[in-house]
Amino acid sequence: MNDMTPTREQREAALEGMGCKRKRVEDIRFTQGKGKYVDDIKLPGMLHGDFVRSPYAHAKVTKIDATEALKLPGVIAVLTAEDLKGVNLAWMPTLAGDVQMVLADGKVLYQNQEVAFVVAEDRYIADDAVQLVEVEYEELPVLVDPFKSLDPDAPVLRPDLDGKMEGAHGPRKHHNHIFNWSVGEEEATDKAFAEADVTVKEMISYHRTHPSPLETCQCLASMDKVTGQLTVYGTFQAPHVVRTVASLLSTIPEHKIHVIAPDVGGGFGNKVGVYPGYVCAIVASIVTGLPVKWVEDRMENLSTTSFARDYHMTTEIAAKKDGTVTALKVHVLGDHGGFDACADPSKWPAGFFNIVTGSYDFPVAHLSVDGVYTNKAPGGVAYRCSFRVTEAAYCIERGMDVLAQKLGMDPADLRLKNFIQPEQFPYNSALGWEYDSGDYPTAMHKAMDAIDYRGLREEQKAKQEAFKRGETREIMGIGVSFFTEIVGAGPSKNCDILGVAMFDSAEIRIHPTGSVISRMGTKSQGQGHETTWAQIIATEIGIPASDITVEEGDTDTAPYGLGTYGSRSTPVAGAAIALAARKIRNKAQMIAAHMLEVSEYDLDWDVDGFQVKGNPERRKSMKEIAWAAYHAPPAGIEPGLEAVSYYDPPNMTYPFGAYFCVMDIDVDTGVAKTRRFYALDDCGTRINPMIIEGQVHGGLTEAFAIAMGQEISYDAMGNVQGASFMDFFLPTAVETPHWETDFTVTPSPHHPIGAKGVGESPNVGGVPAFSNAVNDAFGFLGATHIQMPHDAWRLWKVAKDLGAHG
Ligand code: MCN
Ligand code: CUM
Repeated sequence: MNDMTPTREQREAALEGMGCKRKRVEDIRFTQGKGKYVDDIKLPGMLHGDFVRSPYAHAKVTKIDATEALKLPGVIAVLTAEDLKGVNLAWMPTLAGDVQMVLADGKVLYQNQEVAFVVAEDRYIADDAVQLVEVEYEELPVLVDPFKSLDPDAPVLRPDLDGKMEGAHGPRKHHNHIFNWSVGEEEATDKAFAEADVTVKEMISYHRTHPSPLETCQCLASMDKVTGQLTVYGTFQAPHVVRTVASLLSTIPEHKIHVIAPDVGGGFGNKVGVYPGYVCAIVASIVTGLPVKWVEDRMENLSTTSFARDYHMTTEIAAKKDGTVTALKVHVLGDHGGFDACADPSKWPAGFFNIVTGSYDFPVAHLSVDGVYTNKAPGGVAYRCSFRVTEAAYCIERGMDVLAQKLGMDPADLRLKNFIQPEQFPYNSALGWEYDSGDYPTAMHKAMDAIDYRGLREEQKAKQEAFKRGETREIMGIGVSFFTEIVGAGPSKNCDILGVAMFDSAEIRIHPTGSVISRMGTKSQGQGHETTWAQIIATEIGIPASDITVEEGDTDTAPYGLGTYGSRSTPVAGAAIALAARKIRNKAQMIAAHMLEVSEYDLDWDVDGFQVKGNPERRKSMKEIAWAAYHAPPAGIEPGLEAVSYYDPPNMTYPFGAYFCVMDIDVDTGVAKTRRFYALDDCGTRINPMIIEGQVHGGLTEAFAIAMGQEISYDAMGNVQGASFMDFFLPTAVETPHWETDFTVTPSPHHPIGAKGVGESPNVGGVPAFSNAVNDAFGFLGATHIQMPHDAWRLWKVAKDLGAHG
């Protein structure tokens, strides 16, 4: 070896493979304003659509008159439900098995619901014309409170379901009832409660909020009447699913539909569903023969497309005197708004909420969920939620604190006592999941040591005494949260969308000179797939990540995949990528064997090529093999070097984490200051530690927002409050606390590279940490459970109600 030959370490470093803090390649264009989003795309003759929306939350629509609007120069068309009926699209199916109006058909069910679609030559004319469409409404009684939705005299929201007592998920027991879903052993659970030393019961609400990505929902539809080809550019998290759904709804053959998701400016689950805007833009393009663009404004985004949460969870835990939990019972009232448009896998009306036993070894449990209609916007599954795992984690993590308080036990000790132990994995939970791997005590102890948990408790005690003596007006809370997630939907045996199994895919093609183009069925919205997917390939086939292009989002080129949400990309597509790469490596091994004139079995893989066993000097790099694959393939071997993999995972992955929040609250102003926030995440094998840290920072910022103030609420008339950033709390760098991150690594045993998802973890674990800190602070003054969001005025009110203002 001469001095110029790179060492093994240098060759490995040059790959920038798995484990490397590789800089995000997409940021080169994003930070220079060179990203290409839907609204950057302008097609010749393009028209613009805008909606006439209902000012009422519940009303009959008795008349729509577009005469004046159509007189405005530049207005091309005004679509109403009547027009859509002609193409059988006045209503559309939802992912949850319900149907949803595309445009108001006789009535409206929530404020800002789409009533008519104006198409004009530019966006401003469209907006002016919207004001000229005359709509007559006849107000109906409004139902806002989900707890009143099943009252016998509650208003009928969905006359279209009149007499239909069988829903998509079994029998409906009332005209506003959508489904009941129950899991677990009710009798055994009741028995455990009857025999328990201690029980607690609390109604824990997770309020309504909204993912509000910076780029709102939007699309550009273009029907070419000559070729019959429909092209749709859109902010889609699942472009292939959009293509299939568009084909099923429109009866345009699927090969004639081309869906392209260009750069997406944040998704957070807001861009999974199919919205009226997409359908109207497509229909308008078919009608006019011209491209039609629809771009939501901020108010439309916050008030109509895919809200999050609105789960009301009556939580009961049974335990022994020593704190050992013996049973869990949860009843959820799920407020779904006017239509059930939850973006869950089809068989899961409440998503994966049945992960609610969390990180604890509950011998028995019972869960029952009732979904109901109210006069609010539809949605429910979005915002780093992992299909309702956010709600489940909040439920159990608040519940454990409530139990700790009743027992007079330290909340961290209560958790340590009840953890599923490392030797219990794979672990079958009482509500039916098989947890793949975990080491909870190690993570918890590492976290407690890192923040000096015992020391903080002593400090807190001293502060409480000082508060009682009147020496300070500040109280201190320590929020503990230990969450287990379930991500990677999913095994086809239990996860599908409208019958399409939730596999994912990768296609990797090596060029003769040894560089690579790869395409996946997922779609990054900011998660950095272009960076990390290349890292997996680099490690697996020994070609530097910088020589690998990653492309997603174009249905004409990418293999069919189910898209990016539920932190499924790494667990599912990540596995497909590794397996496709291994197919290539296997073929490369055959070629290398011929080149080196040895048997395949006499070769070892080493970093970036194959070497002869016991004679590492004799080697062929992947680059040399790629050239040979095209230009000198051995006899009997097809030329070329590429592979496709479709991966149906055997199980979900179960990332977990230990989060601690230390908070000081001024009882006279209600202002809460996060002194420290420590987040330890275990997502198995880590592909890019820097991207993981970025995901955790982003998710924690959202968790902070949700717990400490963000809210979409409604007044008694159904007027939506929080529909602009004036009212909806979007934290800036000023409010956002400093985040400390940490990790342990417990690989997934069934994933080819051992990786679990992480994108949603910080929101799942973060919200309970904040809320538990608030509750922990007020606990010594007598609070048992304080509902979120914990904004300053509400905390001031809590302090006042607890008598802290004297
Ligand atoms: N990663 C890693 N090692 C792991 C796990 C993940 O390096 N063991 C990396 C992945 O390679 C990927 C990123 O972390 O680049 C997130 O991966 P994963 O956890 O698989 O999640 P997804 O890619 O499926 O992203 C979805 C998830 C969801 S559901 C929401 S909601 C959310 C989130 O990602 N929306 C986001 N994070 C977001 N981040 C941004 N910037 N924008 C959004 O809209
Ligand atoms: Cu539930 S929000 Mo993400 O799954 O896109």
